[in-house]
Amino acid sequence: MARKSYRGGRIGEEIRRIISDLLLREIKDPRLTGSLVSVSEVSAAADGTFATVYVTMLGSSADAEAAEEEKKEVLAAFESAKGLIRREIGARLQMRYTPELRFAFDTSEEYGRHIERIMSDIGMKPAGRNGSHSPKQIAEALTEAQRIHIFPHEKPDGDTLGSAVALCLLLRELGKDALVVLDDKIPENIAFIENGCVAADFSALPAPDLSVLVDVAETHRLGAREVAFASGTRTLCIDHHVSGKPDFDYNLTDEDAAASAELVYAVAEHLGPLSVAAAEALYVGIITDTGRFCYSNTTAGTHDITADLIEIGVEPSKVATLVYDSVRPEKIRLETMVLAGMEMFAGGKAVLAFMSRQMLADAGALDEETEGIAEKLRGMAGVDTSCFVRETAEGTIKASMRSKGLVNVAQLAEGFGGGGHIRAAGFTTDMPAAAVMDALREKVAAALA
Ligand SMILES: [Mn+2]
Repeated sequence: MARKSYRGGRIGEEIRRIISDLLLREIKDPRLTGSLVSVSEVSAAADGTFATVYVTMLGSSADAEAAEEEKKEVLAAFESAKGLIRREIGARLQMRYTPELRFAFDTSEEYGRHIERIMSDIGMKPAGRNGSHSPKQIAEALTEAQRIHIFPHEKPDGDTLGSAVALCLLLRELGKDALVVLDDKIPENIAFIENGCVAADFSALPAPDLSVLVDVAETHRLGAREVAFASGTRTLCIDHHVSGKPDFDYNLTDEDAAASAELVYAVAEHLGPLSVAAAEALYVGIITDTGRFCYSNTTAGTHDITADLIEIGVEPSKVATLVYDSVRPEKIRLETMVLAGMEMFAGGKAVLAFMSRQMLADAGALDEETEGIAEKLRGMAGVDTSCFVRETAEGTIKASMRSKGLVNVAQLAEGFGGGGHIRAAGFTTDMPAAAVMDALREKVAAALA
């Protein structure tokens, strides 16, 4: 295959070799050649935009302050050699875009481990790198454990389930006692990826060596499984959502990843080959979280990863048929009813639609089958912002807003106590539906004016 791949693991290793070679031959800076400076690992972002170069130095000063100074000098020297290094990477790997380089000291070396031990002894958690461990470190943590329980978030979607299952299958290949702990209903269209990984009854499970959280960083989103998660000797989190600093023993979080499945893929590169079933699970995670590669989170790296998954054996049309061409007639009926009542406003640049409990009951549809309606409304020509307001089973009002980019719907949602992304946000409120809709008409029209 002639395809140039710049997937995280492989390209990282190639960059590491090039820099090591340059340190030996081309780079003359005494700050880098005098001491025992080496590159231990290069972690390339899945989308190929940047790479973090982890540096180690042997024989630094015993005096902590002097050692810090030496480290600063080494990083400064790498910064000044950056132009040369990037030119070499571009020339040798023939990449269209040479990744931006960041240099950092490798905290995973003996020195780092020592510091981590001291910090954990005094009850502090090591921050990890940029708040996150590298995929390789995550792979090492998984390798060290034997009994591993993996926790997707409640109301599972393709990404959380696909990531969890792929990881579980991979770990079972390695002889681990791995399980996906999930007592929530799995949507029928993604149930085919489950592959015997899910344990719904977790009441009698032994405590694991490692509890793994996927596609979520808040344990309260585990519902009744929160205690089971906390029973793990150590904890690990793999997530791509924007949230506060995750507080686990190991964190692999990257807001720029299109799906948690991309992060699991990066870890898998250090754990062994993916089976077709595992690749299929990751593929489902990626297509569902990118809206079939249509959302703005989709990158060249996303396509590189899926290209590899297809090479492993995933059949895109087979998976698409299972995931998307299996809509229940009740959902279509519900959508028809909701869309029939849609109301355009702000000169056709915005649209509002409402669903009552009665409509849901008349259609015979399920609550989760309202998914996609807000996107469908936004999909109309001339529309920037869509608002889908519905009554919940709990008696509250839930609003989902989507925009093509003119209106920051996250900001609007925050005004109602909710949140989200610029183009997709929502909130739940105790306000009456009519008042919510009035407020939305006014705020959205003002934002579009
Ligand atoms: Mn996700």
